[in-house]
Amino acid sequence: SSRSPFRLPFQQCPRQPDRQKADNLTAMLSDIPSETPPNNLAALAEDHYFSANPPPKDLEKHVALAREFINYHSAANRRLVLITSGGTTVPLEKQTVRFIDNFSAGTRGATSAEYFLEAGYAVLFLHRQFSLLPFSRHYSHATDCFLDFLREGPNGSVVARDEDSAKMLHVLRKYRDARDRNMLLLLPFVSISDYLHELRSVAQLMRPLGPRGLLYLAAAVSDFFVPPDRMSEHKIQSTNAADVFKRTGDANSRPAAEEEETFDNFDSSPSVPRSKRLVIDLDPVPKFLKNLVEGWSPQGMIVSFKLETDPTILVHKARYSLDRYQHHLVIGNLLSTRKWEVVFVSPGAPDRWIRVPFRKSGVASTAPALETEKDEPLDPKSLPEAEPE
Ligand code: PAZ
Repeated sequence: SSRSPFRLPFQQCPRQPDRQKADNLTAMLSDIPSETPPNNLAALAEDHYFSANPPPKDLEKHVALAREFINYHSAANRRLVLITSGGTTVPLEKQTVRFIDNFSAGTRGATSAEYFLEAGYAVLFLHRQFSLLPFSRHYSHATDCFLDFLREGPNGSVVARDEDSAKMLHVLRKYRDARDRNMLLLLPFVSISDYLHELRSVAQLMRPLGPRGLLYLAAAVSDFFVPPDRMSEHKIQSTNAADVFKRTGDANSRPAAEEEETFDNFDSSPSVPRSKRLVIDLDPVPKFLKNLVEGWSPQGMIVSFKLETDPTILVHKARYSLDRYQHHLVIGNLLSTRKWEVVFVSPGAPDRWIRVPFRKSGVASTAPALETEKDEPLDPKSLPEAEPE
């Protein structure tokens, strides 16, 4: 029987130029002497990834904006932070209808941006399109809709409600100040490959800043992706109807019963025929933190975040990342407690837990001041339930 169109993007794609490139790389790698320094391998992996995965269509425009922004602040001898924020997507189709997403609302990144601005940094905010932004985050949340803060004023005007106007004015002034002094540049990304192309370009532009450049990597970055050579061009189909039509040219043809009911040996629970399932085969996204630290921005100060759900591995994973990539700080957080506590893991220093007191819903939504605690982690079970997102 004919195969389901489900499989096409992952198992039946004709050999494409990208695939050829991958094969060439495999052949090249097998010729590489085993004593090849790890740096050269990292450079090869980088070349391969960035040539096989096309850049976002706005990359050139974004690079021009970033260059101008960085040069402007460099000339003023100002410190500059690149904040990455929000989750990256993994498209399943080139003309993307379906994608896998990564958890992150952008709260950490958008809130941190306000604090960095307050501390005098210029902020380049590389964020997932439509995730939370500095300042507007106070009024774009589902529970903080900006319309709820407004009322009708005299002569058909719209004004802030009296009880909200002091806080709104405060946020508005900070926002205007950042905008008028050209202190904040917003650059959006969507997919994992958009993100990596943008990150690499901006990090390289930041090189002349030396240690005045800080990279604060709070985005939630996909670990697995569909390489372009295995990606379907069109929307993945959920029936064989399009296949049958293409084969017969007859819009009224129906798939034969056996085409719809294909069970095979791969099925561990054959209650649903394999032809009706979507089997997704993902490759690991190469780890580019080493390339970032050693090549893209070798003098920059680099802070990465580590998100886990299992409290028993968080510090271990954060320490592992720090040792492996030799950067300045890993901030670890757990999904369930990320709004109250984080752990700072840095070279040659004990782990340092930082926590904030719990705030009830409805209390001012500006970020609370941090309270530093001694080196003892909170027991997540002792924490109150997370507030709704
Ligand atoms: O954006 P948000 O406030 O909802 O979540 C922030 C976070 C948990 C994504 C961030 O703190 C983080 O840990 N980023 C790194 C995620 C990762 O390990 O890839």
